[in-house]
Amino acid sequence: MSSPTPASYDAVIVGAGFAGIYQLYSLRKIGMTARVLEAGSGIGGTWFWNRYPGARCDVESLDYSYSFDDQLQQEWDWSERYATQPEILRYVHEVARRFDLMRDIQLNARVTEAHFNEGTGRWDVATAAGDRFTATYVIMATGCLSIPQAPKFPGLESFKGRWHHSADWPAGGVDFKGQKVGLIGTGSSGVQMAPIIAEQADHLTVFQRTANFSVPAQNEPLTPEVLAEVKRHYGERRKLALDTATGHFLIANDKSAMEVTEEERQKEFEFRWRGAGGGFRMLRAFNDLLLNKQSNEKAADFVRGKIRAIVKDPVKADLLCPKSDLPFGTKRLCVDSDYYETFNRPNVDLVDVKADPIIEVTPTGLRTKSREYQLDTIVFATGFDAMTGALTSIDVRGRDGASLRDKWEHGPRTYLGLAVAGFPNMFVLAGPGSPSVLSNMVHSIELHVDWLTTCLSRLRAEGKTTIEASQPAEDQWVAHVNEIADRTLYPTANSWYMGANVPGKPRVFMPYVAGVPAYRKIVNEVAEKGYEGFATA
Ligand code: NA7
Repeated sequence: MSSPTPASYDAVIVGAGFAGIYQLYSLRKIGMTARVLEAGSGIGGTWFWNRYPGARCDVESLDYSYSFDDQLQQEWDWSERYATQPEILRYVHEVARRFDLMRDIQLNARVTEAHFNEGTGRWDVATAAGDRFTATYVIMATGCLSIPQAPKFPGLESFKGRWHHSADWPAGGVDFKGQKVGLIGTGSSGVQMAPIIAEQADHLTVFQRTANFSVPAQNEPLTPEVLAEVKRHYGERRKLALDTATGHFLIANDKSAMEVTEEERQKEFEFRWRGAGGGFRMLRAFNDLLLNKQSNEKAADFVRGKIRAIVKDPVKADLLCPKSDLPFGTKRLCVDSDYYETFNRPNVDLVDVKADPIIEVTPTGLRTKSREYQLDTIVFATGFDAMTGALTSIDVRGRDGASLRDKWEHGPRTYLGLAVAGFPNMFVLAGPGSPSVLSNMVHSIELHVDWLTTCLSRLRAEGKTTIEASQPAEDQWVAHVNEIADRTLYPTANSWYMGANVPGKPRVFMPYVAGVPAYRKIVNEVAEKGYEGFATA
């Protein structure tokens, strides 16, 4: 129902994922009024939409969870090392219930416009349904992977079977029994889905454009003993996480891969692959895997060796091995459960669509340059317009009606990844220019929300209502983010971190790569110096 006069709040928060929910909780604590506008018909953000089979977080559940409330972390029991999507969604619902958050969250409310009104000094926000709001602050908790890349294959409309995108999965699930399934895309989503679809379907054909590196999750149930032990020292675990580059409890090796013997190197890689518990630990096997090409190649060779040892068919194994133009870990590392093993199943095929490109979808399947594939269901795990898509899909206008879309035409520009010059009182949580997707998102979200809540509370105490990043501060920050990224191997890959997965998107490394502790130090110093780089009034 559209409201005749806009509802007025201290803050409008866009998005009810981990960031929006905690922001709402925090603003309430300081006595501010806020309305959360959520496009989905449920809360949870990423974890609401990405409900494809096998969807799981690639950060361990004991870390990928809020730390702000000790009772919550003591009372919630994660069942596995890496939580599944349904379990994370249950957790988000429990948080909303426990803190009575739903009454300030509006579902099915896709924000289409956010305009700074020079006359009132407030933000005017509108939803697709025509509801209007006005607020002093607008806080974008819009997530980094919220806008799926819609499949653009010619002929899709003629397809007589079913098709689904990983990020817009039917709530009731999909029954693959007796089906011939085609899976396009082998990033994290495709890699997580393939083993499950292969088990259920008659036949699975995986269409791979670029082989990416995947490491085993070594997922396992969290026993009551393990949970009790972690909970006894949860505070310490959270504190240790504060000092790690990624904001989660991962022990990093501080040696270079090139300063140890071949035997020590293999032992360390093996330990990370299996003994230490798998997953992102592999990226921390040595301190220079993402800095030094030679060190990186050692890790890449190790993983290629593993792929060849697991996959029995040497042709498939060769195809699955990432090529030397993709340094290890520069595209987001996939964390899997039995991905490579899946290709030993008799009902699973692998097609190299770089060599044999997809030409079109036909009524009965899919045609590549060389042949046709009969399919009942096509699954697109083709990724997202990451990091900027959710923001540029909203008509955001700052001072003088300037549009954020135009401002970011050549890549995102922020100060500290939190604010944008010319867009007063607008904040972005865990977005481009901050550690964001290179870190444990929940940790980075808590860092941003706490920083912002303190900031707004201080402004209010000083009788101020406006805060705006200065242009020089933003320019310096963007230069700094780029300079740090250029010291690493990250910009050499065609990854979604670089915007390289979206045709026409500017090639800019978007997250801040110096690590969470360095970032935290900077934002805290900015606050201590009275919000240096911001103008307040
Ligand atoms: P990703 O990681 O962006 O992966 C998308 C995959 O889809 C990747 O393998 C792409 O190949 C492939 N792709 C995209 N478009 C096409 C076309 N047109 N033809 C063939 N293949 C295509 O998205 P995910 O959803 O898997 O994961 C996103 C993040 O979610 C992940 O990193 C975790 O943080 C969680 P390409 O590599 O571009 O050649």
